[in-house]
Amino acid sequence: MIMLSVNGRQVEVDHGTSLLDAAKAAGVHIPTLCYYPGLPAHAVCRMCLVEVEGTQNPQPACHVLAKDGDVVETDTQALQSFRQANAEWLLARHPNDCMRCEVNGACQLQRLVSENQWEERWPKVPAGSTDASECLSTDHTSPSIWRDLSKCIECGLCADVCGEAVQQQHIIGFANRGFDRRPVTVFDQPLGDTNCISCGQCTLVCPVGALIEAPHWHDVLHALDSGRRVSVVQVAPATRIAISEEFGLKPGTVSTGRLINALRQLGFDYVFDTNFAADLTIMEEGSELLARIEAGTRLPLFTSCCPGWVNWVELNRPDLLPYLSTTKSPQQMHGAIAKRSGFARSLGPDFANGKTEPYVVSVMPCTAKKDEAARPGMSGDVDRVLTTRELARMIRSRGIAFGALAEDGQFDSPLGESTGAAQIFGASGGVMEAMVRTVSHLKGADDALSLEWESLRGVRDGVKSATIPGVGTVAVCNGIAAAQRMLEKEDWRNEFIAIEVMACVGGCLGGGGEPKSMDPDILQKRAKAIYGVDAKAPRRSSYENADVQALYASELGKPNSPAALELLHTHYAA
Ligand code: HC0
Ligand code: SF4
Repeated sequence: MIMLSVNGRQVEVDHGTSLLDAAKAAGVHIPTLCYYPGLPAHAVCRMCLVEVEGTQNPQPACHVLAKDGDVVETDTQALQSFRQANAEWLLARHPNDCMRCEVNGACQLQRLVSENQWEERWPKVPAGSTDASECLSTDHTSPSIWRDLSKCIECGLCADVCGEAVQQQHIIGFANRGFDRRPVTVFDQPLGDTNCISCGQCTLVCPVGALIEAPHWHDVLHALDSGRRVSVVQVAPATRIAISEEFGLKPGTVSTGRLINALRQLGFDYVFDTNFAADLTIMEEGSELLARIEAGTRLPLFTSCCPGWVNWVELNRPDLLPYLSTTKSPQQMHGAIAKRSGFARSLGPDFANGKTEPYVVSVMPCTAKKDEAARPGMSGDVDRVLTTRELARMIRSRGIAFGALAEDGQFDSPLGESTGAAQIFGASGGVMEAMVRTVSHLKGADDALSLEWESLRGVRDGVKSATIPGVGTVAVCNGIAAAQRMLEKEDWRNEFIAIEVMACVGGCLGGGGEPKSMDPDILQKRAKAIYGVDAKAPRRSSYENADVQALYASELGKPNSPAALELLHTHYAA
């Protein structure tokens, strides 16, 4: 351990701790813009400069390691002026539209300026000048991600997260030097023309509004206000936990009831649970796996409920398409059932008269779900997809005090019934664990012994695996980079019978549409909450979902029947 002083406070930290983390341990906040926990520190924004006794120039606290005996000052007059000058430089090139910006209230530059009451001293570059920013346009070509380079502060976090540090997609990098330095896509193409998989991790780390999810929430508010169509909303497993953070509740707080009440206050006619369809997905995908095992073909089966992963296969490894499960994701299954099943028509006159098609909205922790909903072959079953962050904006915009809402909200039935297996879909390994529970049951294993699969859990490991007696070994790739590494070797073809891939580390609870968080343990906190909900659930395996059973009895017959294949399965394109 080493001892140092920060603003006169003594603190003891481990060797290898940055000055930024040492200050945090001492209870001192140092402003940052280009820093993000877990990503490389480039020290380009210079906001975290501190004075260290004995060194001539200010040091970037994110980058410099604490040493025994350091005496650090973080808030001298000289440092304040330095930060102010840096902020002014950024503001001089930044558009003046904060009030209408999609990240208004969640922008780190805005927060810094407002906390410090810095003013713009330098005039803005006039429109029409030959300045480099003139050619920085907005890019709305991707169905999931919008770019606005005029807002970029060149922190480099998008390039880091998309590149070597996390996703290893390398869609965004930096071009030029000095004043002209800017993030560009491969060959400077519009994002929609690149191999971007829409994972949205770049939107999660962007400290400003340069990279955001393609917003759907304005459309949804208009549709709700017009009241022309019966409105249906479904909520993903990860959203009900992470949305708590948007409203200042402790990370890991389960807000299912509050969220349902907020959605009703927003005006949705029916509030359903994506988890119902997750149980249905397991029935279809588990049966598909058993059929492939019996036939000895197209093994291992790859899960296909993560659209970032499906995009990656289509764009990079079309040879793997036959291995993807044809089962639709829960989001798309839910939309198909709500819009096109006789089961939904039994919900009431709004559905039965068939005059107006229901308006189906999903709330997802994911940006790629937006382009999944728009895929050919999905029949427009989901009209709009909101990220967790967008829903929070909607709730705020309608003056709903989320934290004060009652926790007693209940999903509408029957498309709201679910088991613990569906809830764990939100965590890396959860889809596979859910499938193992049902497949083991179908193979006659003792249910009590095959409920919890610890070796498939965990939000930081790369590839996880478990062997199911009488069935085979299954694997989980936690993040697209882990999948790429696994695919580089050929062992996966013989080693596993089924492989779950989630493009985001941590699974959906680390999705690109989740609340932005600087808490390095945030994934663990969200995962703990997810597994807690499962542990307390009265039914924990998908085959026990009574409403799913009723759907098969009344309409679909059995899993993978012709009716089920028509409504609940899809195909992929190379
Ligand atoms: Fe997920 Fe899903 S678990 S992808 O991460 O399969 O987005 O939360 O809603 O569709 O259920 C996301 C989360 C879902 C779907 C489910 C799956
Ligand atoms: Fe890269 Fe994902 Fe962002 Fe696309 S959405 S640019 S793949 S981080």
